[in-house]
Amino acid sequence: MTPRSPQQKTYHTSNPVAETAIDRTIPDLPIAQLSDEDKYFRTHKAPPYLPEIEQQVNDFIEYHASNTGKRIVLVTSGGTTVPLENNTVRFIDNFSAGTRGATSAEYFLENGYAVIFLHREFSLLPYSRHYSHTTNCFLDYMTEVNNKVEINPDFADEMLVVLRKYKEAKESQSLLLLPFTNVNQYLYTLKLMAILLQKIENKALFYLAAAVSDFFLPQSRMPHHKIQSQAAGKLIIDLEQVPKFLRRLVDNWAPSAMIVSFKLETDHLILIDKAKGALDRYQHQLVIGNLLQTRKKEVVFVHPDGSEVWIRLTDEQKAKDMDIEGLIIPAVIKEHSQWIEKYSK
Ligand code: PAZ
Repeated sequence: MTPRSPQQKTYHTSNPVAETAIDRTIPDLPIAQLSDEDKYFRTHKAPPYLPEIEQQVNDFIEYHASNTGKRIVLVTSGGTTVPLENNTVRFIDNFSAGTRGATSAEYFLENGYAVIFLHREFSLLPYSRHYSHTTNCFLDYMTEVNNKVEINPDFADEMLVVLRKYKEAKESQSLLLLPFTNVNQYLYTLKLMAILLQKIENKALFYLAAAVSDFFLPQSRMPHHKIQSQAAGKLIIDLEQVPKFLRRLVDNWAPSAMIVSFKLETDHLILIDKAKGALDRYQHQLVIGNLLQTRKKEVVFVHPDGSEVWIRLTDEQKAKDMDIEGLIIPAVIKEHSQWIEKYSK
C-alpha cells in the first residue's frame, strides 16, 4: 500500500553506518572561529547515501522545471531521533507521527504542487496514512468472497477516491519520498534540498512540519557500542543545543524561496510570543503555531507584520472528520502565490 514507486530506491536511514567507527581525526573544536552551523557540518559526518539522493532530487527538479512547470514544496514530517550510541540501541525521540506532514502533502499534490516529502522513516506517508498506524489492521479493510480477497464494500468508495489521487500523484511523478531517522540525517538532507531548490527560486516552498530535536549528542562524544548498565550506574546525558539552522536556510541556502515553519507549544500563553520570536530571529515569511492538545483542530498563522490569523475547523467540519490541512494548505498556497508575484517583478 505504500506509495513508493517501483523505480524509487529505498534507503534505510534507521540502520547505523556500516563501519560504525567514529572518526577521531575530525576535531571537536575547529581551529577557526566558525558559526555554530558551520561548526556542526565540519564536525559531523554526512549520511553516506546523500550523493544518491542528490541525483534523485536533481532529476525531480529538472523534470518538473522542463515538463510540468509545477511549483515544488519541500514538506518535512515526523520526529528526528537523537542517538545515544553509534551502534544505536538507545535514542531520544518525540511524539510526532507525521500526520501533519503526510496530510499536508496530499493537499499540496491536489493543488498542483510537486512534493518532496522528507519524512521520518516508518512514519505516516501520504495516501497510505489512511490505512496504516491506525487502530485498525489493514486486513480489516479486506473481506473474503469465494476464496478470494476483496476490499470490504464498506470502505470501497472511500478507498477508490484515495487510490485515484495516489495513482495520479505517482503517474505524474509529483511525489518524491526521502527518509531520515536521526537529526544529523535531517539537517544534512535539508541543507542539500535547499541548495538544489535554488534552481527554481521563488517557486520553491519550504513547509517545515517536522518535529526536530532541539538537543543532540555530538558524534565526537558518542559511545561506539551500546552503553553498559553495569559500567554506567546512573546514566547522565549531557546534550548540546542543535544550532539554529533556520536563519541559515533563510539567508544562504534558500534565499528566494518562501519558508513556512511550525511552532509547537503545550502552553497556550506562550504560543504567539514564541511564534513572533521565531519570525524575529529567522526573518522568514510565516510561522504556523499549534498546541499539542488542539493541533488537529486549530492553528494560528503568525506573520512578520505581527498579524495573527486563527484557522479552525467548524463543528460541522469536525463531525465530518475533515482534515484541518484542507484549510491550512489553500491559505499557505495563497501566500506563496503572493510571494511569487512580489518577487517576479
Ligand atoms: O506529526 P504530528 O501530526 O503528530 O504533529 C505535527 C507537529 C505538531 C509536529 C507540527 O505541526 C509542528 O508543530 N511541527 C514543529 C514542531 C516544533 O519544532 O516546534
